[in-house]
Amino acid sequence: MQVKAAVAYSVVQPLSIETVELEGPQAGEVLVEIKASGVCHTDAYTLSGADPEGLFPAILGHEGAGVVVEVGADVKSVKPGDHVIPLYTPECRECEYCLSFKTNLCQAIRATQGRGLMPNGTSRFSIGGKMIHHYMGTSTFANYTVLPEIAVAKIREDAPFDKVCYIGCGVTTGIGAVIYTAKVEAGANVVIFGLGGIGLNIIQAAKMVGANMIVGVDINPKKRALAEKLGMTHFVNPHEIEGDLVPYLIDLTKGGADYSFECIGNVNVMRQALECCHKGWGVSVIIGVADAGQEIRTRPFQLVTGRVWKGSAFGSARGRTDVPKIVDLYMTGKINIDDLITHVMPIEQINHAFDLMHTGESIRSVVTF
Ligand code: NAD
Ligand code: AHE
Ligand code: ZN
Repeated sequence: MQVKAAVAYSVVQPLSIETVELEGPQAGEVLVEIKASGVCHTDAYTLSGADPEGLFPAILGHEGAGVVVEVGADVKSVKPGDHVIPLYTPECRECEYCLSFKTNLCQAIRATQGRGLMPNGTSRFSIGGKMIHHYMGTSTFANYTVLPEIAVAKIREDAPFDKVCYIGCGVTTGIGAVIYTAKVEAGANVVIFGLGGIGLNIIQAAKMVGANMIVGVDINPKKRALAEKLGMTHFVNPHEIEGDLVPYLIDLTKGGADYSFECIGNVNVMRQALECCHKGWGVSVIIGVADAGQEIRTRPFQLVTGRVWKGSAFGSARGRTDVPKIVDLYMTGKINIDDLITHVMPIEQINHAFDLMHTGESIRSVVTF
């Protein structure tokens, strides 16, 4: 079939709206009509050329929501008409990783996903006979996409696509980092670095679990108002304080953060996030995706004296199991998504969504089809 997609032909180039050939679903796969897709910083990261796994030409996008329109042979868990959120972290419930219950990083299709291909090693997308790569196994910047059955979460049908698409990455990453990765407890002091589409979700989850101090750190003062609305108790602009940021935050939290979260992708900030943690028990969670070749550093003494450095992908959420629960949190008013989606536009204007992200004007832009 012919579909409409924003194609990334090469690094840095604006995306190009094209008519693309899409082959139907094979065994174990589903065809999904994408109704809306958020634009995440990770899409911009790959487009910038900083992603060692970046492949071109490709159809980017990994934060979508839509409807199943066709299923391939052997598909059992979803049917045409089901509303779904595509999962860049699938959940096969059979691999060693899924069965360990120690991680959400299902590895069933990770190798082909990283090569921009479906699990059988081919792409379903092409233009004029030339193959176009899938991206993160999802390619949601297209009005139709093909996904493995294990990479869709079935969700309730009353949830609006142009809001819950954000649960496909940013919301789940932020909420999950607090409740699944760090397991923040009531009364904890939390420091969040980067108050964008991820960091603001950390703030609202920290408030939801009853955190005490919720300190937000950002160099853009425009992020302050919404962060406060979502529960931030203290705002710190590193450019406006006297002295170094780490001792400032340790003083502010009276000993250091119980939990800190890096939601930027800056390795220098990752170090600050670890070192502002409380001696003996502070846990720092890396969420930001750093450019190819970047490395983190600290004195080992920071770890010897009890601070813990860990990372989180997709908020440690097991997609098919946990994403429907996050949709329920939204539909029952326990989390705010509406205020974080600052811009909605047709797919034809997707390059404007990237511009708004780069100038810091948007939190989340959503493109619709
Ligand atoms: P965003 O652009 O919306 O937000 C980034 C924020 O960081 C902005 O508010 C910006 O002003 C702030 N910032 C930039 N440099 C700063 C600095 N030196 N000090 C303080 N603040 C600074 O991005 P996003 O969509 O929220 O994504 C954040 C990061 O998380 C990206 O690296 C993205 O790739 C990554 N990410 C990771 C996962 C995961 O599963 N681990 C999921 C989604 C996104
Ligand atoms: N391709 C990059 C890695 C990018 C990365 O870390 N991606 C996150 C999701 S970001 C969503 O916005 C992730 O899930 N990582 C786990 C995984 O298996 O990719 C690189 O550096 O190679
Ligand atoms: Zn993302």
